[in-house]
Amino acid sequence: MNDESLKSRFDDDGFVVVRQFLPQEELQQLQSELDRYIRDVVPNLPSSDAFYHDHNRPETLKQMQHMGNDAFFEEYRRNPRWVQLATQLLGEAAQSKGPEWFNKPPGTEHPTPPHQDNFYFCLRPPSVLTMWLALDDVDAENGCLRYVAGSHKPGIRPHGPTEVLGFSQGISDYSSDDRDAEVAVALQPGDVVVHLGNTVHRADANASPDRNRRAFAMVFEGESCQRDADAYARYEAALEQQHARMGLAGA
Ligand SMILES: O=C(O)CCC(=O)C(=O)O
Repeated sequence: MNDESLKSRFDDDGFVVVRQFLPQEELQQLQSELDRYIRDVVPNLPSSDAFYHDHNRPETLKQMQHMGNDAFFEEYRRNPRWVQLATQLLGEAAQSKGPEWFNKPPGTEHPTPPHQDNFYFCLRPPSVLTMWLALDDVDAENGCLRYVAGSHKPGIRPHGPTEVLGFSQGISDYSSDDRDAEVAVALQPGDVVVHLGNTVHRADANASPDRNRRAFAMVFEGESCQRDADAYARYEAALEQQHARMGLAGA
């Protein structure tokens, strides 16, 4: 796909896949830095920065955020390959606040509720995207992302609280029509799927017996974005309530 058709597909659908976005060598380096971070840094993080299904079982680590305190990941958000694609797709200069990591460890019941990222970010205009890089083979069995194509166009839908750590709010009127319109995106390690902040997406739980479903993601904000301070304060208050209900420290 050339640059123009990539952007026009992204503008129409609200998401686009770039196969083999990260060359093998860069993928290996990223994976080994993640292994180091999980081994050396995560055990000392507050529980609001590293989420587990079961805190007593390290293999159930399912999400990491605020990774910018680490020198490698602080620098990685400026990686030219990522910045260039984000800038091309948004059509303006863009910056990332820092990486995140997601897993659905096998044997855990952990669906991702349908949501729009910009319900959380509260950015106007919604010139913000997420680049989600597969670290494992990702497919329908182990909980790939599912998008509703074109769903970024009507704007933000109603959301309500969930009990899913890391996704505190989900779309409250998600319908069978939405489900019928879903596109399941299977990826191989090094492939990236990029979605707009207003694009509706979700994922099933990992139903495979033994495969992880790991991904490394970065959110990029276009330079035209401003945060709606009132909406963001409401979101943060709801998030704090969820963390308090779930007994998280440092929330
Ligand atoms: O990894 C997942 O299941 C969800 C990721 C997601 O919703 C996002 O990065 O916007």
